[in-house]
Amino acid sequence: MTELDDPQAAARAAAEHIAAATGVERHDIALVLGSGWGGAADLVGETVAELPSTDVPGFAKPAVVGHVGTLRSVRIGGSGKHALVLGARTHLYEGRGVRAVVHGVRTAAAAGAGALVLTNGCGGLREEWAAGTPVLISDHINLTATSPVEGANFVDLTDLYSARLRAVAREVDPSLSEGVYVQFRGPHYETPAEVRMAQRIGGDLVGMSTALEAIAAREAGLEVLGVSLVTNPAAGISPTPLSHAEVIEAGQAAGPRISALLAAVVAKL
Ligand code: 8IG
Repeated sequence: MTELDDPQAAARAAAEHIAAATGVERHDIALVLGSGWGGAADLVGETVAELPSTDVPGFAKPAVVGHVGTLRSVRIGGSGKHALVLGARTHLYEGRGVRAVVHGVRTAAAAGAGALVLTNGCGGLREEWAAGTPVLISDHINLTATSPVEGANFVDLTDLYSARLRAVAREVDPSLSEGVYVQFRGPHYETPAEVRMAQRIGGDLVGMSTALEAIAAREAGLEVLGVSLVTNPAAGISPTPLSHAEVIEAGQAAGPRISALLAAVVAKL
């Protein structure tokens, strides 16, 4: 029997561990920080406690440079609510299976969260989106050929990315664009032909996370806000090849804007 053989029990165990270790009984919202978003939670509020994710049942060390491997409990400025900030994300390409990918989301639900903010770094399919542009996710296309939902549970995904929460984000920043996020398995980036395919099927953003987590969030009854940071034009959109250094650089440059955005949105949730 491994930790994730019973995903719901694993999520409850993780939530109990978090409550005991942070002294915060209930977390009202949760945030998952993707590439480029590592510093963005600092303005959300005061950090009450910080745990290495490896201490929490079911969580493993993040595999990606630029991702922060901690879980934080943050008291949200003003409201007195608490946010659970998941700095570590497991990607499907790590090979730990889809249960591991969505364990953080299920843990957030078990910890009491009613809303989940999923952030990521991704490739942009529109030329007008320079590296460093934040984009609200309006919908997704899941090209991973898998699902976090197990059994004959036909979860409805209409309005998966809450129109209400997107409106809240646009109140904060009316200039925000919206787009359809296409999740590929990775870890390689797309070929230019795959990027053209993603465009033709209705995609605006390409990445390696978020869609599976959003599905698990909906199954668990969470309201979802997805925000992508375009850290690079997707392959073939710009004439130069992609580099992970470029991704990290774009994230750092966009830091102040996306930090302020995230903090203001969370304060209104
Ligand atoms: I950061 O161009 C980042 N993540 N699939 N494609 C995919 N994932 C990404 C990309 C990208 N950039």
